[in-house]
Amino acid sequence: MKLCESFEDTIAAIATPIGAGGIGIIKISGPEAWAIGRRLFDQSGSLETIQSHHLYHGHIVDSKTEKTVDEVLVSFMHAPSTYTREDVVEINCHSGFAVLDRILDLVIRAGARLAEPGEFTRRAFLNGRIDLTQAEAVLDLIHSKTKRSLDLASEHLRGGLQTIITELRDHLLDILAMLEAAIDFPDEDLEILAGEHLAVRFRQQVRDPINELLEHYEDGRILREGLAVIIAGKPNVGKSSLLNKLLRSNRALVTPVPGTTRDVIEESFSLRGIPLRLMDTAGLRQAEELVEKLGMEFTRERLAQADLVLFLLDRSTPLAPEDLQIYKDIGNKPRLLVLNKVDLEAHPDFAAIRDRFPEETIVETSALYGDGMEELKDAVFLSILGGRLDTETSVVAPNLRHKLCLERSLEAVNRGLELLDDQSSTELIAFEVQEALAHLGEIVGVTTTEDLLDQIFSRFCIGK
Ligand SMILES: Nc1nc2c(ncn2[C@@H]2O[C@H](COP(=O)(O)OP(=O)(O)OP(=O)(O)O)[C@@H](O)[C@H]2O)c(=O)[nH]1
Ligand SMILES: [Mg+2]
Repeated sequence: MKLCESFEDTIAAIATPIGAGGIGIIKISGPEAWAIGRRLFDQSGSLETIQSHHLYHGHIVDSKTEKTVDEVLVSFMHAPSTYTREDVVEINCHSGFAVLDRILDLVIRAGARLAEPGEFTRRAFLNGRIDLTQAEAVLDLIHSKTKRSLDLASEHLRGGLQTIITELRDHLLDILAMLEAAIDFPDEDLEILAGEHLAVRFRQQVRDPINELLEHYEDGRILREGLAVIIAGKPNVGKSSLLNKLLRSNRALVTPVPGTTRDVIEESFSLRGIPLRLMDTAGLRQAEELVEKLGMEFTRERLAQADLVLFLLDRSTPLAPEDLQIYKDIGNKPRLLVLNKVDLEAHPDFAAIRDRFPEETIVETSALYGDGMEELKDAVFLSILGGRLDTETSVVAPNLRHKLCLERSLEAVNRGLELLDDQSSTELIAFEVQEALAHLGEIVGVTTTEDLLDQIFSRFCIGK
């Protein structure tokens, strides 16, 4: 798709999830949107002239058969106060696959074409209503599973990151203007360039804020993707029971038979608004049977990727060689030692457990009765997040794409600073400033490529 093509054709898509439901919405955007809407819409009381941003009651009628397809509410919205900044029509009909499909078909036959994934949001970007960070935030918002993830997405959608990047760019543009003045008027006494002043601005207004943003990358990763927390331990220690207790649902099979869980069971879980991907795994032991062996391979793969391991031990049975082997496998991954089945009498092996593992945080639970769950959640929260993310203040945190751009920008800034230190030529310094500017520009979409836009918007669903 070319950048300017979007202004000529009218696009349409079903904007709500397909399925039986109260309301389904078909969205039309582009120069023909109103004409198409009017052609299909038989307005009740039809004497009213249609005004922008008003909702009208009526029916969608198939002009060929003159049959009514559905009773609807339609909003007609004139550019530029719309999602795409184009003329937009939204048909609110009943939500059912056949109804939505039929109306969409009529819309297409009336002159629209089917929208590509993310094309409405892409138009909002191309028409200058939002920048790229806001477009990405739309996607984050839709996928937010917890309150804190939602806070992050909303902050970015409000333009939180955009504002910071724009400020950084403004500072760089000022610096560039000074450098260019020095290039154009080499004889003038531009003492500003004498070094110190410029270097201080470079550091305080550009380098330090970029570093600060980069420090929040990990927070963003956690809030967007969720932390991988894996429950590991030998068979029968109560891993599946613990998963069920934390989720408050019987998600995983629990039986007294060791080796019950064969696959990795993954569920989303909100820990005080922080998204976790909680995983129950096959118990690890020497096994001969093929299915169990495969299950254990999965467990080991996931262990390697985990952000935190809940290493479960059954406190009512002797500490076994398998337990110690698993402890070794966990290596130096962040972990918590969870002593389960504390409702049963403790085995003597556990009398001096804290002396045996003096470095570990130990939590005692009964996954059967639910004891220790709050303590466990506290410990998880503390161990993975420490002091971070524990305030309610909203955050601005770069995603991976932003991070890479920030890093490249920072490299250019640092090279600029070195050149300044070495009293190198002003042209060379100006070149690095331009580099830094270009990479920051990529974040918000000032400088962008078709490939980048395709990459970002292809992750959207059709209709967004
Ligand atoms: N008394 C007591 N029994 C428990 C507790 N947690 C789990 N159990 C029991 O221990 C048995 C095994 O529990 P599971 O949750 O299936 O254990 P698992 O670690 O998932 O086992 P595998 O999937 O075979 O690796 C079941 O009979 C549970 O009811 C607990 O805290 N106290
Ligand atoms: Mg299990």
